[in-house]
Amino acid sequence: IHPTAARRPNYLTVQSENTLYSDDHITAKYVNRGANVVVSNGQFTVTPTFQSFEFQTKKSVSKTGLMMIGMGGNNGSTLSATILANRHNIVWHTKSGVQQPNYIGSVLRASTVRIGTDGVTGQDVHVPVSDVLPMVHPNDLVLGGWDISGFTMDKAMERAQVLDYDLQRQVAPHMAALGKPLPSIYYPDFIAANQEARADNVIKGDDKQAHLEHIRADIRKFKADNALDRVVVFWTANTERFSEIIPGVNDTADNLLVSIEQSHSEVSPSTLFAVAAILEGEPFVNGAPQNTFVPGCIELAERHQSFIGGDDLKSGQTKLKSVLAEFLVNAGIKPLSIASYNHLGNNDGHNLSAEPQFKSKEISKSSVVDDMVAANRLLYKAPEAGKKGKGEHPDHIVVIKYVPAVGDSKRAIDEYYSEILCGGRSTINIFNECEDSLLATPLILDLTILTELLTRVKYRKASAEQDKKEFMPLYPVLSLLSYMLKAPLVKPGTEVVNGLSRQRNALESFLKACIGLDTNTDLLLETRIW
Ligand code: NAI
Ligand code: DG6
Repeated sequence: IHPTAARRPNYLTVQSENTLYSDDHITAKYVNRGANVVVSNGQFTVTPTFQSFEFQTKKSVSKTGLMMIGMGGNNGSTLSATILANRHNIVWHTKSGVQQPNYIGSVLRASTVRIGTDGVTGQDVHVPVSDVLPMVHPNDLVLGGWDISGFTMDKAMERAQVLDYDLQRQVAPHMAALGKPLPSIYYPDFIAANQEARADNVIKGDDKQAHLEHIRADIRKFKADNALDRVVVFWTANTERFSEIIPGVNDTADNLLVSIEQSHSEVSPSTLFAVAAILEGEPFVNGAPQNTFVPGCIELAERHQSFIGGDDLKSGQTKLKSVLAEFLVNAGIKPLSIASYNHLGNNDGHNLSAEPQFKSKEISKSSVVDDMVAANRLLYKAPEAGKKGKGEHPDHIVVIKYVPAVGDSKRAIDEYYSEILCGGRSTINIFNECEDSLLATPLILDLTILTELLTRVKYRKASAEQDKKEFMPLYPVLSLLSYMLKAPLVKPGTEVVNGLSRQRNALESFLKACIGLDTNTDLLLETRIW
């Protein structure tokens, strides 16, 4: 199945008494199996647990708009041009020949899920992930957004220097038709000083409450003008510095709202955008590393039952790390140090050359091995009893340098230095050329489309027929988006999963649960017995 493939309006159907297709919904029964563990004197006692659920998915996909903050940047312009090239079926010439537009790199559009075995041949059957449930097609996303830079979108694409010239040439009129991004909120303190020259398209004044109202009105207008059912608001603007978490300022929803009224200096532009989306009841996804979701913002999302997801797109170096670290630790090999360097020459790299913005990125890039290490106490000592902290941990450093010449083609160099049998050492060196915006664009699409889907899924715990409870929306923090994110935001108090295969498994299993199919299994029992 080629990812460019023509429209495939159909999704698969499951024939089972557990799965019901009505005109409006797909309703599926699902048993969530787990295990309860009691540890006593080093002895584990495990009791299997079962909880029955029903999932209800609205069949009709929303007419969806994607409003990007940072629309005129490398990601925003590459994503817009890619969608337009696909929508208008623009083919272009490269030095290797004719190139078709596609969505390679998108889990939803370019990867498949094993759905079962062919009843006749016994062979595995794989379907595109996008065929499991009704999902928005990326070509149908209505594009809009904001940027502090007033370049029109065709000029923004040219400035980004990401796409082949012949594609740029042909898609330029369509990009020009998108016009100029909406003026945005600019608080110079939050992004690098070297971005100031770009900021010629900003909302006037310094009244944060007025800024919030302005953004809310922009979202409402975009939705009404385009007759949309849903708008996903997506931060793909410059990385900001972390906001300080200050009791009384941003620690609760009420305090955050008062701080906005009072134009408190620690309320960042990204938090204002998130609050605007939450109050409008539209989902907000943070594709950058800063702590947009201060505790007050998460509480506000809970209060309004508005969906949020983040943080920071996991596109190249970190994605590979979330595979390699998992592989090493699961193989019983003990990474002693992971040293990660990268250099890049795009505007993101320029912004990250300032210390506070680098710090935000360093934090999101560093957390990615924590859960894998903590899961293997045979290799890594736990923190001492009564002491907080991670316990034993590999040395892990992250270095980012700005090298303008390489542009958007980030180069990442990683050394994994590990302990192997009887004091031996193993070193793996990786040189990874990460075409930054070409890897990031499909992630933004996947995040947007999954987010829209998750707004249509409701659940209830199974109960007796006579006292069936109402279906409820999912919890507002969409941790199912973790696969695409470096530092996944999860429900407070629950564990973060960073390993890529676990993240993928969770996503696939959830999609399957929504159609009443069992969780992924590679048990393949039929192949192991007579
Ligand atoms: P970019 O620098 O090319 O684009 C960012 C855009 O945001 C610029 O056009 C800038 O004018 C605009 N901007 C800055 N502050 C703004 C504000 N307050 N409101 C509206 N617009 C604002 O960066 P790029 O490469 O597009 O990356 C975007 C973000 O995504 C960065 O934070 C980056 O760290 C993050 N990211 C990028 C990845 C990639 O592979 N390209 C992967 C992971 C994260
Ligand atoms: C420097 O690392 C620039 C960053 O914005 C990255 O390009 C981006 O976060 C993607 O990171 P990674 O580690 O997934 O390649």
